[in-house]
Amino acid sequence: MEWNKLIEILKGHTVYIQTHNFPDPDAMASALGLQVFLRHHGVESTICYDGKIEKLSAKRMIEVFNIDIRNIADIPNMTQKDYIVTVDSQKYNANITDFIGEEVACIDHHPTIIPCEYLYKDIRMVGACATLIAQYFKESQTPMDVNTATALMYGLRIDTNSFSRGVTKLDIEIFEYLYDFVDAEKLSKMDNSTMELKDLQAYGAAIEDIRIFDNLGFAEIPFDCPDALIAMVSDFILNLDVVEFSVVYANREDGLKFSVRSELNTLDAGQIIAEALQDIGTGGGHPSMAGGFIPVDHVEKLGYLYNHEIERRFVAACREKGKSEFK
Ligand SMILES: [Mn+2]
Repeated sequence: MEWNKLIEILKGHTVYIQTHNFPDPDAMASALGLQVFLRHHGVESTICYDGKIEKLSAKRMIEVFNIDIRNIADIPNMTQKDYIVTVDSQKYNANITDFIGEEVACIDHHPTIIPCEYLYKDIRMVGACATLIAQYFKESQTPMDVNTATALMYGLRIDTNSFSRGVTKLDIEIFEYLYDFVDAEKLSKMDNSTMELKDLQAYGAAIEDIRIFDNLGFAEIPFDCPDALIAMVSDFILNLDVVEFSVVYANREDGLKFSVRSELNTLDAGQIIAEALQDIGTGGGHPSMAGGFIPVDHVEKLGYLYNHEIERRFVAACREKGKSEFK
């Protein structure tokens, strides 16, 4: 990580920090952190995104941490000469719109799907993008403020599911670093109202529908709901003692939207969903968390018993991957 090289590249340019579409807490914390970091080093920037901020926790972050994040619709004057730094995402990914500005830098913690040449690239597999951003402050001895530290800690906690998912030594080191600056009351404020009524309805529908085969749990949410909520329900199903791999999908007008979770090293969620949805849709992601989609015309081809076909495909893919674990 060469933080001074990043500053050199961006200096004198109009700079945008772009999150993936439908930003989540880690993306928002990372964007805020990078903006504050750059400002300390004389680079002003604007945080932007496409899509919607759907998740309650992300919406509340804007108020609690005073984040100035702008929808692309409100940035009519971006030009080809402007510089973009993507955080928590990479150019060409399906979850990020290619804006007119030039993507010169990328800071992310996801595996690269389609490689892209940047002037500056910092892609490392850690628990949260917030960890990488916090490390910029630490290494460069840039002053850390309470608000930024608390937001970064929140992003780190959410992406690692409270330090239980994808945690690396660097995440722990950054936890210790941020700990001294964090406003505990602000953090618990974020913890104490995390659910809206429609969230509860999605949980309710998934609980009604849950189907379990050995250590695999399946549930359909029979109505449209945001990606982030499907992911939360998938985490929730994984909490069941007998479930070690969860597959939750929401039925949308344009198709089925999936969120998959795995707590077994032998069952790589990203690989399994890619294989299970092969020919009928798309899927991919991390070993412990992944997503996917089957477009509606393919769902129709699966017939009214599409649930059985989905189960069959995931069971087959899990058997194939996790030969030793899965009976
Ligand atoms: Mn992230």
